[in-house]
Amino acid sequence: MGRTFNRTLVEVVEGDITKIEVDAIVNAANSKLRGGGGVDGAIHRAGGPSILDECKKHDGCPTGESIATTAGDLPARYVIHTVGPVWYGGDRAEADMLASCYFSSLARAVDRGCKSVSFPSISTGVYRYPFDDASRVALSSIRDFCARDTSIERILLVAYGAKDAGRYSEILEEFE
Ligand code: AR6
Repeated sequence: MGRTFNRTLVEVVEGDITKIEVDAIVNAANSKLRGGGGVDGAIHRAGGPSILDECKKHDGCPTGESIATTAGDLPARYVIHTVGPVWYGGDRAEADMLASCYFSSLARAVDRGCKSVSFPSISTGVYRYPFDDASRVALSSIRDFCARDTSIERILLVAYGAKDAGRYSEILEEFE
């Protein structure tokens, strides 16, 4: 499933984000930037130790913000580490922080001259953000970014499993 936001193609794909070739892979990291489980663990395992070496040059990353490092052995030029919010029920500015993850990651990708970017579904695993709500926030933030900046040609929303891919595609289809 794909559609165009302004001049950028936005597609939902199912699979392991570490296997997909793009200029920049976004990582759902934590604020310490020292690796972890979930997609973060998969990215560090597949990319090798040079990613952690570069993360260590940073004194962490606040929630909602993003930093770029090498992609090591991954089929990409950069990993963009962003820190999603933990879901506490929705009254602690979770949506604003999640929107900021997508927006700031795309800004980092543009800084580095990237034309294609892949995102996992940030915060919807260990951080418990409800998947449908998170997908709407992601798409709204991406649409806002693409309205202002046309330099990214392709954005891949990588869903882990057929159920998430199906829901994400339905939400993308409904999206205004
Ligand atoms: N490819 C694509 N998506 C994946 C992959 C993969 N290889 N593996 C998991 N997902 P999570 P969070 C999906 O928990 O909720 C880490 O320990 C998964 O199904 O990775 O932002 C960090 O260090 C889910 O939909 O990230 C942090 O401490 C989505 O990726 C914390 O978890 C995000 O799940 C961040 O939690």
